[in-house]
Amino acid sequence: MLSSKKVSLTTILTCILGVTWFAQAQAAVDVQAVYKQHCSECHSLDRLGGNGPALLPQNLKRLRKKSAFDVIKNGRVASQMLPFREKINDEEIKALVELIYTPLKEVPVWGMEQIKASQIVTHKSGELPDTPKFKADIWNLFMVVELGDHHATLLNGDTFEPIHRLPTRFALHGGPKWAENGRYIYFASRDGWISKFDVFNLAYVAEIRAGINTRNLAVSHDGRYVIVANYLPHTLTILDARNLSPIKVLEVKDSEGKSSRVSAVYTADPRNSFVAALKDIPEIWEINYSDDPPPGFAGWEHSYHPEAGDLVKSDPFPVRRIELDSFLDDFLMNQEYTQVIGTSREGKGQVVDLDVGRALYDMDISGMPHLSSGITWTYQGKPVLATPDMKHGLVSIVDMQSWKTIKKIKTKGPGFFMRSHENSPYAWVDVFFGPNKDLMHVIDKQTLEIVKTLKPAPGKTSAHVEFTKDGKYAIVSIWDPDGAIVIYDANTLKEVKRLPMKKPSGKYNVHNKLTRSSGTSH
Ligand code: DHE
Repeated sequence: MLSSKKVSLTTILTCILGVTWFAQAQAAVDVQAVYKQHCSECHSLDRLGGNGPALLPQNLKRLRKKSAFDVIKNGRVASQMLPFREKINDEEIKALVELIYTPLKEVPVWGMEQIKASQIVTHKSGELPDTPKFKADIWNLFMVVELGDHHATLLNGDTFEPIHRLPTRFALHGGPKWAENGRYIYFASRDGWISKFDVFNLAYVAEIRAGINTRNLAVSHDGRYVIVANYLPHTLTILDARNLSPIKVLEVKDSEGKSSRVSAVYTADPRNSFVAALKDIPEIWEINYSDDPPPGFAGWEHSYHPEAGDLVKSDPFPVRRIELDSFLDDFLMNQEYTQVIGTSREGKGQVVDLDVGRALYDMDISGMPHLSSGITWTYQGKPVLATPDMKHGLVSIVDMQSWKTIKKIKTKGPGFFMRSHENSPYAWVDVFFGPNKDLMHVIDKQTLEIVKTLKPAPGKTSAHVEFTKDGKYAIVSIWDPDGAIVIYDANTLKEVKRLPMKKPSGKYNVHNKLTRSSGTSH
């Protein structure tokens, strides 16, 4: 009893001191000027986010003020947030923390009306020819995103010659998604712009701003719908894939009305569903996009309608909500699309069975695995999952039956992306963070040993690999303003060709993405 009183007194004192500590900071500092100079480039002047996330109390619910102070001062692992300790003093950081936890006078509304008003249609559906303007095997095309000057390059995967270079919206994030056998590709930018590019005609056909701060997009396997996962507002936006007209804005809320950012959304082809994980509510949402959702599914329906109230049975895109014990920040699905394998940033791993509708297993995995970059293959007759770790120099190999980590492969530093191909004996993983960022490990999928470590461009980050359609070549990005893509023979591991590019990030092969290869993200 006595000790609990002591604890509560201490807690109260800490809170009072903490509040005073932060509140005092604001008075002396011209915080708006500090914000403008150091933060606005990535987070935008109005704090609505751009390259970096929106800095609003709604978006920072899971970050304490003291942690925010630490992030500004020392940077954040696994993100582009740099340390500012050399540029901003402690008083200024305190004032910045106070600022970003202050709600905007007016929270911008980004609903159906605003989304619709942002739509730009340059070519109506069916207007452009159905034959490509160039000669190439469409199934072996790559789209290479160049973050350096916000462009993308369409690359011939047989000759490794660029076909076309196109401007993109500012700061694309997540994989662009191919559709309709490589005819179209959809891009998402961090500030919510979705762009549809007609690859055959080398022209954008439509664009729309589906959110203010967006995570990623997914395209239904039948090519009819695009769904966009947003951090701000807390919504999932469903678009007609033909011209990106908005069809539905799903407000992401739990049964008590608490809203949440969306971690990511993917397509689960055999289920005719999109699957989304939420960042602030421990739930997974499965959104059915078939014209006739299965009867069992309809019973789960909880579509939220601001005007009509919830639970509208004949509603398109019914939502099935699966409640979990903890949040999912990062996830992938198994090849059969029956399980969601996810972790929170704190590292709690869980395996959710989508048919049963609940988490069935805890995954024994430590560190900060990057599951959206995880890949799977068969090892000693069993499926295994391999994932890099964004905090530690290791790759975890997890048995997908027992969900135990069977090996931790020591690497030269924390990694971000991991890739392989059904026809390749190797899995490639980068060392994205730390002094060895210019290394790329090649792992033998059957011995689980690193067999070679490449250094494609000494001193420059080498990251993200994608294979050609047949798995014979692997392409590495030199993630630098003065960068390149380097093409390797995937068996001899010898360099074949190098093309200069401006900070190339991800590369996306039509075949590997559309056949949902187990060696790449979907
Ligand atoms: Fe990404 C994909 C989350 C930071 C480059 N990243 C993804 C996906 C998720 C994700 C959920 C899968 C979506 C998809 O492909 O549809 N990324 C996160 C984060 O939570 C994190 C750590 C923090 C954040 O600020 O969002 C983060 N990501 C980054 C970066 O800092 C990177 C390196 C540079 C950038 O562009 O912002 C980066 N992420 C990428 C890339 C992909 C990606 C290139 C697509 C990989 C692929 O092959 O599909």
